Amino acid sequence: MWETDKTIDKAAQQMLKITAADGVATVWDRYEAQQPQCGFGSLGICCRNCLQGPCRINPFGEPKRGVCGADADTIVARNLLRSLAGGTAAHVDHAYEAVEALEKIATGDIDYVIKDENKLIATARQVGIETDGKDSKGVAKEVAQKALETLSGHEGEMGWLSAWAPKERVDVWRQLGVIPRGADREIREAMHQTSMGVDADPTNLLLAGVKQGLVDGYAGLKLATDIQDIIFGMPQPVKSEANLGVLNAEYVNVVVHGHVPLLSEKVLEWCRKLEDEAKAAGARGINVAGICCTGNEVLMRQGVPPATNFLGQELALATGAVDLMVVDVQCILPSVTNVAQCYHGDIVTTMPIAKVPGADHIPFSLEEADQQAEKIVRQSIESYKKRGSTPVHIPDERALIFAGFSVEAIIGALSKVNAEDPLKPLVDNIKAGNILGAVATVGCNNVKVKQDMMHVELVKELIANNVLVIATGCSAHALGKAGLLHPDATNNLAGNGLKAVLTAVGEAAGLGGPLPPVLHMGSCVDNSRIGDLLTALAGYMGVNIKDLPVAASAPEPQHEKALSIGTWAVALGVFTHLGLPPHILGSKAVTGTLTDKVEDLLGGKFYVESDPAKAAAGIIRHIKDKRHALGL
Ligand code: BF8
Ligand code: SF4
Repeated sequence: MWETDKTIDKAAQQMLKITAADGVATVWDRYEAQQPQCGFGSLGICCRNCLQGPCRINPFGEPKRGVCGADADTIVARNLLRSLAGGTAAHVDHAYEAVEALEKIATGDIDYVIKDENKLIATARQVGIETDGKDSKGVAKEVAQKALETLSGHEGEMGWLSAWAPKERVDVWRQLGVIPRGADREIREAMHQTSMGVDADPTNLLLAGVKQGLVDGYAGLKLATDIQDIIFGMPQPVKSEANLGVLNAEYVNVVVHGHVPLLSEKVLEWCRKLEDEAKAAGARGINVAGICCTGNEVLMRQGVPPATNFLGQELALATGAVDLMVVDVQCILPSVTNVAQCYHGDIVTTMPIAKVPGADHIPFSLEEADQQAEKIVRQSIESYKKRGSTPVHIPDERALIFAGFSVEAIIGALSKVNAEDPLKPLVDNIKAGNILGAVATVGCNNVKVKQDMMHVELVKELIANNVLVIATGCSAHALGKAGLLHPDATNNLAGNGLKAVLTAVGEAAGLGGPLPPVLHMGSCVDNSRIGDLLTALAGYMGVNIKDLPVAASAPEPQHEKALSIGTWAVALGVFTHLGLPPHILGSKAVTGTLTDKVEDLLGGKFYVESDPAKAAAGIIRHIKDKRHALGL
């Protein structure tokens, strides 16, 4: 039963037996081969930022300083800031792709359209653009221009942040001197600040880290979500299914993997258009499934079923049923080509910065998106024809899920209970204690944790204690596979107070039963929706975000992006749980600041706990403290 030590996902367990029998290495095997992992790296006390190194600090004795004189505190803080800049750069580059598309839509160069005019107008007004008497392309052009200033402005306060952040927060950040200018300038500055012989002051480096968190939140997450909603439409509740059982041996199976919906939306469109060609090739049609966050994007807006999350990507290929996996950027294991070679299926990379040896590269551009998507889908049909006698093992595991809970969709459901004052039922129930509080579970899988276990165990405990959960990213995948994105979980697992509220809202919204106890809000950039919800809730209750009975949790974080999102959450004033420590434990000063002292400055802090029951207890204790402070 070794496979149950690696994952709680039954489909993944079945597939691991197959890869083991076939002698195909997966992420778990490579993790084992890496043991023991470097202690210096784990503690964050190695530095290779200049050619006099690499240097490492001995946590138990000498040496205490690197060749240049940097000590453990400096090295840990510097490494952390570089990681934060890495995660932030990924989100900001993603946002840029969307902004570039909006700009080109406005000038009429590309085959994308504006699907949500209301969001366009609302966004324009919020960032100070006069919309009266202008057509939507004119407004889109100005919105793109403002967005570009947020990305590349060299002075002043970042526009997207000023437009959306609560005033109280802006004042706090301004006092600390952490309000960013344009995103590119700040990311560049972090790289400069951490280079040899520049900043040695851990506090100054950590404040620069907070600034990266704000760049991530506003120029990455928020900007990407706003523009993607404008182009692809606002998510509304959808039903779908999750897990590898969504693959179907009788269909051409196309998997979209990565993050930016500009590619996956087009691929989906062409899968629908070329259905007849797939039938002519002997398939029953084309089946599209998603992995990671682009999977979340097309689930939220199109109901495309998610096949698996980060740790399951190789296992999807091991089914032998994936005819083509098309990827863009982020969280793509370089091993996917090896696994596909051992089983079946083409791996297609599409972005100039994300190529994988052994994959086919079909460069994706906004101008030729249709031709390229058509080519990719045609290749998947050809690949299907070559499937031949490849054994196909699709685990019969799939869970019904509901997704698509944008803030607008949640307010829509609540307005069925109180059309005049939609937030009132939610806030009244929080005040009355039927809902104890709310927790956002976000982020990744990490091979160091049994896949999905932390997400699922933590959330079960929270909902049993009447905590409403909202989820994004690979956390939402994990919870979906475990049945927690379905109303049955409300009936079977939620505490009585939470169950009563979700049932009342679900019935008023015409679902004929409760809402799920976990509301799927989308991809990792959609964490901005959580920020919007917190801002709205705090505004409605007349308190600050840091005073709300809420928390965030990344139960199984792996990516630098998870760290930058978490830093943004802490900057907003949110108590943020991590199921694994970042590589900072080599500095007591840095660890102490992030898990304790920072609370006095920002109202939020990090809380690290890897046992799900203890983590739930810690989060609930925090929520109760906040309720108490509010007199609830
Ligand atoms: O942006 S949750 S493993 S897929 S990094 Fe990656 Fe982490 Fe998954 Fe999405 Ni987010
Ligand atoms: Fe060593 Fe300092 Fe160079 Fe880092 S910057 S490698 S600590 S000499």
